[in-house]
Amino acid sequence: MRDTSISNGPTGRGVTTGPIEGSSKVYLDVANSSGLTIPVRRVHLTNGDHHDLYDTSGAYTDTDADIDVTAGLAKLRNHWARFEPIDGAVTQLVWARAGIITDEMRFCAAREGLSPELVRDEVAAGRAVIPANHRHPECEPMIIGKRFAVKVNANIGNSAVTSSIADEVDKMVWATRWGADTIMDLSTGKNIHETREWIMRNSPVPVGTVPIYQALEKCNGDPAALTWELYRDTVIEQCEQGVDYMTVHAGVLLRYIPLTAKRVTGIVSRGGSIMAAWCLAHHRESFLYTHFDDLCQILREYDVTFSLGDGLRPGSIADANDAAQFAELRTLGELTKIAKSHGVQVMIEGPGHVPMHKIVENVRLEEELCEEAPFYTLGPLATDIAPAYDHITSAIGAAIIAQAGTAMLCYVTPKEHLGLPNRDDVKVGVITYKIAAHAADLAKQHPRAQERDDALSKARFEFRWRDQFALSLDPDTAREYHDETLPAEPAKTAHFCSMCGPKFCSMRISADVREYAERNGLTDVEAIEAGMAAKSAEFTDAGGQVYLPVVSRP
Ligand code: IRN
Ligand code: FE2
Repeated sequence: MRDTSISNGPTGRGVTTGPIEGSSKVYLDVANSSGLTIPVRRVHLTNGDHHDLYDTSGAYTDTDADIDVTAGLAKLRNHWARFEPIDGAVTQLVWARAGIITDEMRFCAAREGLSPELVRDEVAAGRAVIPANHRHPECEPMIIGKRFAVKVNANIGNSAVTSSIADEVDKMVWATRWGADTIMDLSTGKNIHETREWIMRNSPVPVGTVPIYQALEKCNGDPAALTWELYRDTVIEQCEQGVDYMTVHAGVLLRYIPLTAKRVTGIVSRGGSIMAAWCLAHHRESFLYTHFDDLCQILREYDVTFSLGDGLRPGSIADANDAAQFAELRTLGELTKIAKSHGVQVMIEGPGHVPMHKIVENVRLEEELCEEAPFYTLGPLATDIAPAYDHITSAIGAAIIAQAGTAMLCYVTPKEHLGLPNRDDVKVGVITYKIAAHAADLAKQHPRAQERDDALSKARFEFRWRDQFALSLDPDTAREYHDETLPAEPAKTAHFCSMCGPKFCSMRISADVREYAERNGLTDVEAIEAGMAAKSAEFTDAGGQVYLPVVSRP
């Protein structure tokens, strides 16, 4: 692992840079474009081949990366083609509908290995979104939709009690290094604006926020004191900074709140509970709902994407798929149509805590009610009984919901329900979710997914340990675990590991069978039979003893 300190960062703390072990950053030309290039992580294999992987890490993993976080990343998209507004909107949605293929679409298509026309068609239909605020030119665009690779979001952000700006910038770099496709800044403590500015200027991936958090901070934490005007100004402030997508809990209606009264865990969404408190305090309909058209008018000027919040998502297995949750989903469907009529891109947030047999129903209903707008889910956790392991309880649900059609997964870290995640938790959360997302990509047969599995399996079978590490989601940990028992250099090409030892390695035995077959002109089956006979003779010759005396290993 290479940790390069950047002395002039926000507080002089380091930001992790340099390539991931066994690979280097390469930029590939995009066909039929005016000079666009896409980033890939090129894994250099010891057999001379190379394997290119989707890369989310930005310039931080460039060879000899030396990022001055005070200057921010290069403003990549400032040089890209710009198109005229359509009916007052400057969004990927209106351009896609007009048949235009933007540079953002071309870029996303090349990253996925798919055609720009498919990207345009999916965006035009509202089945995919490209969150890319014009004021976030540092962003390398990506696409969220069920026809594309399943994406992962990592939440970062300080709270009133812990963590600093430098920590949050560092977490953003760290999360994208391990594959986070977007990050959300959920800061609620001090310096929200400043923290976000640092993150925006240094983030190579789209950044999402929940503006109601900052609005609440502006009225000292009293939800009843919130007003549409204060909220609107906060949204504009964040649009100006370049936020790419915003969670808006506009589906929490006054009349739905009683539906949560008998729940085991009530309302668990922060934004949802803030809006419920406001509605009850004023006994009026949510201003997010009554001013939704006004909000659309703002977002379409920047191309900020809606992430319609699930303020009434279930917070426990007992509450899954209940009346409150689905009532809100119905309203999100209504709001989806309004957003699209204004030319605003939209995705839909989903649960929460859901047992496995109730998961697919969520996707089916979301697609039906929200015109297949991309679904973006938090897990869901498949059981409530494992605090400290909720990255796992939720990755189980995430894999199932992603296979069923969810386009982006919001990670859950081991600290969920317990505390603010630190750097290590962020990495574990991202890697865990990359597993869920990739498992779904395989099941959905994304054209690129299996190539990586095949390359890794081949490396494993051929005892190319270094290649096995380099192709993995977390090369550092894979190598570390291997080195724990066999640290010596020759072990990197040895035909066994310490799990089974040299004599019991199934991979080595089957390689031997193949070699034997080749040498003796036999098929694998004949070779196994011949080998069996030889082994049986060896066993009898050795005295027929089942338990042999212990022999010391090298
Ligand atoms: C994703 C799907 N459902 C919820 N999320 C995320 O949860 C959302 O995008 C945000 O990052 C986080 C907090 O949302 P609440 O608790 O304010 O709803
Ligand atoms: Fe929870």
